[in-house]
This record gives sequence, C-alpha cells and structure tokens, in this order.
Amino acid sequence: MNTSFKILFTLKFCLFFQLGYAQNPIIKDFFTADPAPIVYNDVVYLYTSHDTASTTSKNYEMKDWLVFSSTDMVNWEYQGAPVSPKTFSWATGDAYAAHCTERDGKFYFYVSTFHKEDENSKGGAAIGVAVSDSPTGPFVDAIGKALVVNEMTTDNKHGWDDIDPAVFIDDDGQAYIYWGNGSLKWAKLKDNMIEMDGPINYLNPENFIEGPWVYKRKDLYYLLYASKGEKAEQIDYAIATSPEGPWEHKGVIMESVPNSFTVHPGVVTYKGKDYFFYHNGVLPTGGSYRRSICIDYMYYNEDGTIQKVIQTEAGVEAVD
Ligand code: FUB
Repeated sequence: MNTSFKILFTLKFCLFFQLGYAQNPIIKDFFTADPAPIVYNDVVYLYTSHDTASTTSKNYEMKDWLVFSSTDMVNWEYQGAPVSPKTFSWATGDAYAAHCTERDGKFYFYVSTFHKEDENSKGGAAIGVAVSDSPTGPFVDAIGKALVVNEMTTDNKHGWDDIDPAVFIDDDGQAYIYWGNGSLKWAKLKDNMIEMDGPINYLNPENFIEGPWVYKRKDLYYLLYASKGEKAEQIDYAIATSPEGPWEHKGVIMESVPNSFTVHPGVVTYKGKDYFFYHNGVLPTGGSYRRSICIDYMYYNEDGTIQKVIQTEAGVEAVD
C-alpha cells in the first residue's frame, strides 16, 4: 500500500467510524427544528418544523411540517409532510412549531402559523388545529378557523406572541393547551380538542421565551421551555402538583446549543428510557435558520428533579 493510499484509507475509515456512531443530528436529509415526539402503538412519531431558508437568509423559511417514525430511536423513517399552512384557508406565512396529540383514535395537530387579514383577525401569529385518523395524515383543518388569533391575547404587544402550542391530556381526561412567546398562556380544552373550555390564563415563568412542553411523570407535572440564556436560548424547567400550577422554577436543564439562537424541547419515555429532543445548527451549512434535531438521554433524580441534559454527538443507542 503506498503512502497516499494509506492516508486516504485512514480518512475514509475515520469518516465511516464517525458517521457510524454519531447519531446526532438524527435527521440529515432535511433541516428540521421544534421536535414534537409522541408514542403511539409502540412507535415513536416525531413531528418537526422544516427549515428551508438559504445559507444567506436572515429569517425563517418554513413551508410545512414533517413526520418521521422510529421503533428503535436510531433509525428514523420519513413519513411525509402531511400539514402545511395551506391546510388552513385562513393561514399565510411560515410553519412555526407544532404539536400532535392522540385522543380516542384521532390525531390533533396544533400548529403555529400566521393569519391572513380578514374578518377574524388583523394578522399576526395564530394557532390552528388539523385532525386525522392516522398519525401520518392526511390531516384536514378541524375547525375551519384559528383556535387562537393574535387579538385574543392582550398581555404582549408583538404580533408573534401566539406561537408554539403544546397540548397535555391529564389522567382524568382534561386536556390543556399551553403556548406563547414572551409570556406563557394556557387554557383548558373541551373533550372535542378544538374548543377552549374557559378563559386564557397568563404566566411569566422565570426567563421564559417560548416553546413550552408539559407532561406528567409519577405525581409531578413538568413544564419545560426555551429560556433566556447569556447569548442564546437554553432550556429551563418548573414542576407543579397540578397542570394549572403553581409552577416552581427548578433551573436550567440544557445549556444553549451550538450554531442556533433558538432551542426547543420535546420529551418522551420509550421502552423504559427517557429521551430529550432538541435542535441545534451543526449540520454542514446549518445555522439558526437551518436547524437539525438531536436526541440525548434524560435522567431524573429520586426527588423527581431533572439532571442536566448532556448534549452529545453520539446521541442514543438503538433500543429493542
Ligand atoms: O421554528 C420557529 C420558531 O423558532 C419556533 O416556533 C420557536 O419555538 C423557535 O424554535
């Protein structure tokens, strides 16, 4: 073997070794952000935003939402782009963070996008709901109008404060929707999942920016969210003994991520392990508007507090 061949062989071997073992980011064929994983019938469905901005763009370009599925947390199968702002006749503009949840065999896909100027709104960010009989669609607008329009929330003056919906269904069947940028809003949902059941409530969790994610583990409720870090967003969390709070702030669980100003949490327990989903900007040509979803393990202490999530290139191992 001559010297240059040996060098080439070694480089190729190193690349193979790296690609073979570096799971993060988990999706390499698209730029994906705002992970929203659910487990249904022993399959993990991962709903994502989809960044399509050019390398020079200084803003988001997000035309649709994507779905991937996995049964081992390592191999992710692309299931299509079943929802876009075009699904909603009232919507225009970008496809910001979304969240899908199942109830009684139907899948409700809550989106943040932007509203046309019409009789229902003067524009700005709005939340809609699409519905399907399958986790991978096809989805149709479940209401025919937005669930939340900018005019319904009055605590913040900026037009994009009604983004990032996250839905949680408690053990007693009561569903809640949480959302917001600049402040956290929440409301009860009726059993039909497409109407609010009561007023909109406002909260200001410590350092809250956006991206709430709510779930229950044992007897505790967890609220994770993107918070103000020194230079970029990080993830804070709070706990409560009720989904209506009061929430006790417990601190930062994940530091800012490389090469992206935003970060966004998603959590599932699958086959006995706890997983933390987030995005960063580390794929080649990536950045704040060309992000990529990663997964790392999550660990709880005996008292229910969450240990700091360590961001790794290796990611997680396949589970049976
Ligand atoms: O992806 C667009 C916006 O960036 C999301 O709605 C926020 O959570 C942030 O990740």
